[in-house]
Amino acid sequence: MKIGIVCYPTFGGSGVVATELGMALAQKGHHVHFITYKQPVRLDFISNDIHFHEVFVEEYPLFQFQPYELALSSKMVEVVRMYDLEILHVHYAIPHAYAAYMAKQMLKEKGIDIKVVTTLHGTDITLVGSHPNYKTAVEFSINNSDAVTTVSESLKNDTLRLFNITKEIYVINNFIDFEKYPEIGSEECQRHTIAKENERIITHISNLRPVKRAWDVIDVFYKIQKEVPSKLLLVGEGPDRERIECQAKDLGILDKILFLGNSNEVNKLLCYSDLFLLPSETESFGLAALEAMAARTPVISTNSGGLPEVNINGVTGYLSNVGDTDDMAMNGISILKNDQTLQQFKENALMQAKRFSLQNVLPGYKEVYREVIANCC
Ligand code: GMT
Repeated sequence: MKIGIVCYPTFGGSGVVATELGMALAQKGHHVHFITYKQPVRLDFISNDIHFHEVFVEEYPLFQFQPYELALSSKMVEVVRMYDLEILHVHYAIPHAYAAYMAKQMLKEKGIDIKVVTTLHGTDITLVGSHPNYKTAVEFSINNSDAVTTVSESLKNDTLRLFNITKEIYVINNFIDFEKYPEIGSEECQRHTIAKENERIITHISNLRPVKRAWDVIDVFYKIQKEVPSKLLLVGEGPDRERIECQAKDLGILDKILFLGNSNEVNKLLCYSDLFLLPSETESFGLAALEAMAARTPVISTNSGGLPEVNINGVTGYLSNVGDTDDMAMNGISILKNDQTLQQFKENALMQAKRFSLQNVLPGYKEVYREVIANCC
């Protein structure tokens, strides 16, 4: 198949999923064209079957805001025509699904029936998409896609609750390419470079936006390290970085925290971890939690959104109410304080992550592609 993938090329989960999907499809011999404003950060696979098309928006004094959707839909039309694409798979509704609808209409004028698949990722529905400023256009572009997928049952339910949806929604979960995860104890994973023998390693990865409640990460870590000697690895950059640095300084634990910034090698960093913290306000799926589990790391998370579909309470980690950092810390300590318990949770986490392997999830997308193409003309 010839597929155009449109996504945010940054460190966010939707861009990661779109990029990993494109690389996996190319490895299976499909022709993949990424259409976005920058090369996706996770794009680390070069092949004859992967192409990148940059969407460039010219500056012009009249524009207060750059008309990105316009440039994107024009680029989609150009690439579909040039490379005879059959499908445009857009990740994150805003503005990608709307731009794809425009491209579809322009191509129709030229006698081309391009199929649009929209994957909803979370905040495009829960936080931003349902805002009155966007709701009408988001609902319209979902209903006018040829197929719609969400990354969890929870997000499907949110979409149906917040919008008037006339289309079938297929749930296709986030996935993990296990080939990218180093073996524990391999040369790439030498934990003594980070912590002392008696210390546990706790990790949090996010874009440090308010929805992630990174201040709860610091609070939970503060409570855990009083009982269990430990270090905190903080991966990612975002608006709450300064706030949590000050919080850690005030609590006197700054020297126990490593701020590592953005990384496109989270798989390698996670192999050091004994516990992963994800105290988000909401999370449609929680790809970061799944990535942690794939590296045998139990997860302490909230019970909101799709997290209970990924993290199984009492098995792969624990679920707590949003903001209940006492409960999170207590659960974390119960996992970390005993070697045998920790080992059991690590094994369970890996086993659960394997349910979401690339091999298990990829056929779902291919089935959707086949179905939209079969419904052609
Ligand atoms: O979590 C973020 O802020 C990034 C966001 C995105 O759109 O890139 O992630 C969303 O999509 C991921 C991939 O499908 C999901 O695993 C995340 O749970 C989801 N984030 C939220 O719902 C807050």
